[in-house]
Amino acid sequence: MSTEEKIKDIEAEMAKTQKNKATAKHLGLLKAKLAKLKTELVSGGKGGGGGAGEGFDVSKSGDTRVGLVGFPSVGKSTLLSQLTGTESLAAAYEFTTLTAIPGNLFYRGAKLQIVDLPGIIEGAKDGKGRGRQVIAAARTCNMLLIVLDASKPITLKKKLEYELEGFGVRVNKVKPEIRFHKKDRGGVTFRSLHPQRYIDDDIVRSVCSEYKVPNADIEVRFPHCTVDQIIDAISNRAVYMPVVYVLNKIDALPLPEIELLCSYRHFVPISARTAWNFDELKERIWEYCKMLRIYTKPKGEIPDFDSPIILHARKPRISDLCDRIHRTLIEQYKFAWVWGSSVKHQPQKVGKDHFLHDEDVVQIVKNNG
Ligand SMILES: Nc1nc2c(ncn2[C@@H]2O[C@H](COP(=O)(O)OP(=O)(O)OP(=O)(O)O)[C@@H](O)[C@H]2O)c(=O)[nH]1
Ligand SMILES: [Mg+2]
Repeated sequence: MSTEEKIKDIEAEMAKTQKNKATAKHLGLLKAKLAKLKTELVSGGKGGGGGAGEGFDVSKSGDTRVGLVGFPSVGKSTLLSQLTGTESLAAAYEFTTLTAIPGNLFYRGAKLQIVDLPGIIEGAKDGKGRGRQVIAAARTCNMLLIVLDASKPITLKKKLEYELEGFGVRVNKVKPEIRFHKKDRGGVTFRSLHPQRYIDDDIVRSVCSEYKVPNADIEVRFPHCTVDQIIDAISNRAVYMPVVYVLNKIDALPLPEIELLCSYRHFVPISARTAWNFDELKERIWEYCKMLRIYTKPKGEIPDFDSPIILHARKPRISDLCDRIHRTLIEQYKFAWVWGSSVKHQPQKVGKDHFLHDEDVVQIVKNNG
């Protein structure tokens, strides 16, 4: 039986199983099996057929990677061409783009790789419209632009999210506070700091056994934890993805409708064809990529404000900066002078664990210098 067929079987069984206390454990186990099979599909594991990365060998370049995802003909290729100057064929028929096409957008001293992807359709899990490959590629991005056609129902966004979520892409969510620690012995211990409604000891154990984890400590630190969140923690398959919804073809809509659409959270209305509202789009991309610009300053010189070092971690420390500059720099690190909003005094002497802010200036002092 192929992976796709196994997925279908499990989904059919889940659909016919009533949701109640007595079936919770069984459903939890089915969810864990489903998550495992779907991960196999997008990671090119056994039984996937065709190889998940097929045709999408785009090497990473630049400081961050932004993927364009959406149904066919919503204007993804038009957007790539207009944003980056890279030609990606755009046409009025569906599935014009059949592979991943990268372009570069230079913004605020950073180089952003924008990747145009083929359109996905409902049921991407069945391999329709190269959906699997698109999702596998989407998982490698630092953020996604989900492109929607403003003249079509916004409810289509739910269908796209469903596809992405099924393959472990967590849309605009933060990683839940679950401590998962594998051990050598002692079996599975589950602890929760809050009463739980959807999970219990039994369910957590069955997920562990599905993932062949015989010994582990699992601690949940928030209420209403779901089975899916437990599966994510144990399988380590989830990617927490910042997503901006790009509402395209706004040029074809009357003004009052545009105003309404502008008010939704995470939404940016644009017209890819006329490049309308690109300033806001770029600003949002910047915000959601969570990148910081750090200017380095050699001793006695002025900092080079034209070529910042771009850091990606959410709360990067000086040690992350050192790693970016040179692999062995941290070994010679003595302290650093920092100017900017992360310090009280200008400059201030800091250790390697100091958290940096956007546009800080850093002068690293080495042991021998
Ligand atoms: N009115 C209007 N039409 C647009 C806009 N952007 C794209 N289009 C048109 O929409 C059609 C599809 O555009 P593409 O850029 O090929 O769409 P796509 O999402 O890349 O499509 P696939 O590659 O097939 O998934 C083309 O006819 C474009 O000219 C826009 O901002 N306004
Ligand atoms: Mg296209």
